[in-house]
Amino acid sequence: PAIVLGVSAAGKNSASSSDSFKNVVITRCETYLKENGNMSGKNDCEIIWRAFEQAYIGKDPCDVPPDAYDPLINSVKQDVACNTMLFWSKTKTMVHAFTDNRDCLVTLEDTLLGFLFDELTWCSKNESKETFTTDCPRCQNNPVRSFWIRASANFAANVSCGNVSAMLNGSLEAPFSSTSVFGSVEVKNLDPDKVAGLTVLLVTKDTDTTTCNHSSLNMLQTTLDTKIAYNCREVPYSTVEGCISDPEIPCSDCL
Ligand code: CXR
Repeated sequence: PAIVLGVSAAGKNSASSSDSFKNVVITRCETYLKENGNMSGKNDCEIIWRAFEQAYIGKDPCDVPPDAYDPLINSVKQDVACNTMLFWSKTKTMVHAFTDNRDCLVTLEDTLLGFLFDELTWCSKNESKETFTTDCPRCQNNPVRSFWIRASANFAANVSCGNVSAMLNGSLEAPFSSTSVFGSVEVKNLDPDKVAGLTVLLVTKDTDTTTCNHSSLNMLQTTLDTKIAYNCREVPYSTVEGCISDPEIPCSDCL
């Protein structure tokens, strides 16, 4: 039998990038809600999608401020257990290799809001109804950057509670940067009425010279509200590696 490929005269049957981008987000949403059955009743993927797209569709891709995502933030309902929130800076790959197999620590990208848009790029144009996923500009108020700023502020201010952690990179000259999202948004948005302490987990290799005494970490402590207890612990990279390759090792033996 003849297999008919692509009936695409005038592009009629070829999906637009807008359609496939929406498909990715909706599929992620349904997958997440299926795996977290207790959340299904409170969240509607189509409502979340509409709250998301109103933030940037039809707008100049350099003029989407973080608060354009307020309706999106309000459309997602999720409770995260206190004491599990994990922030990161310059350690994303390692952090996710660790949290993907464990429930003891939860990053923004492990929550529904972050999971939906992790590693995606999106923007639109003035008067357009389309979503583009390539060639989006890298200006200040671009839709992707503004999304992570708004979502990170929410994770720090409204989700975080108890003792929270941050995994920082001990192989860098300066493990803390006040201009990173962690330094400029998350540390400043932690709510002292809900967050008792912040522990820096400084992941360090044998050959590294950076320690918890690094001056950039003193800066972090100064930036932090005085009511929030600051702690720092050096964690060997080999320990984290071992825990990534063996999910059976209890979290308490890893960090
Ligand atoms: O310190 P930053 O890390 O700038 O930001 C990391 C923190 C994390 O705790 C996380 O909660 O801010 C949040 N966050 C993301 N979840 C995220 N996902 C992708 C911040 N940025 C995120 N990205 C992209 O990675 C952003 O577009 C940003 C870059 C930040 O990486 P970096 O390691 O400097 O440009």
